[in-house]
Amino acid sequence: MTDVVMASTPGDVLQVVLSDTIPVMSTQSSGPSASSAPLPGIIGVDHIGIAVPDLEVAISFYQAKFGFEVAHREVNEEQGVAEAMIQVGPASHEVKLQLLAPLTPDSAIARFLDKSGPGMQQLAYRVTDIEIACAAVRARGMRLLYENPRRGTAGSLINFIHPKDAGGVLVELVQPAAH
Ligand code: V0V
Repeated sequence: MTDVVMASTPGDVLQVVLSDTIPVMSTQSSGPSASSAPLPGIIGVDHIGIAVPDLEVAISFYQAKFGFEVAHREVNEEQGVAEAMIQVGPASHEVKLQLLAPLTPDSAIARFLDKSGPGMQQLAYRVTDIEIACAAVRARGMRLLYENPRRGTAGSLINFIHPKDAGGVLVELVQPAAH
């Protein structure tokens, strides 16, 4: 079970310890990887990814329980997923839910389902320039999963920050396709 400990030190440093294996996050603005400047190019949350065992069942669930409709669907063989982008609220609201179902038993989503079951698998930040954002991520000492960005939903470019370097969250960076 995960221990959550919040403690104030004499230097007013608030530490959140998520587990023994996850690095401590600190608001202290010193140390080799600390920075107070915004990560270049992040302009908001693009989507929240949810791992599901069966895409059709999940779509029906969100339609029946929340009244949410599918905004976009596609299969991404390279990522091993069948996915549906789900509109939340009016079309002007840009943050989507991304339902992710595995195509193969050895895909990232299948492994996540095996270990954790259905649920939130990733948080995706939208960036204006993924190369600049990735360079900044590396400069701040976080590991990216891919050397170069790969193809994501609807022609976007994506990369991921390892969850162990991002507070226990698999963080996706996504640069939408130019319209
Ligand atoms: C694994 N861990 C996670 C995690 N997946 N923690 C938080 N969130 C997740 N989603 C933890 C796991 O519990 C282990 O912790 C540790 O990280 C190492 O995991 P692992 O055993 O190496 O797990 P793997 O082999 O499943 O690999 C995990 C990674 C994999 C993140 C490397 O899922 C991956 O390559 N993901 C990126 C690609 C992806 O997710 N594609 C599907 C979405 P302990 O037990 O050691 O403490 S495709 C998509 O989003 C698209 C197309 C799009 O948006 O456009």
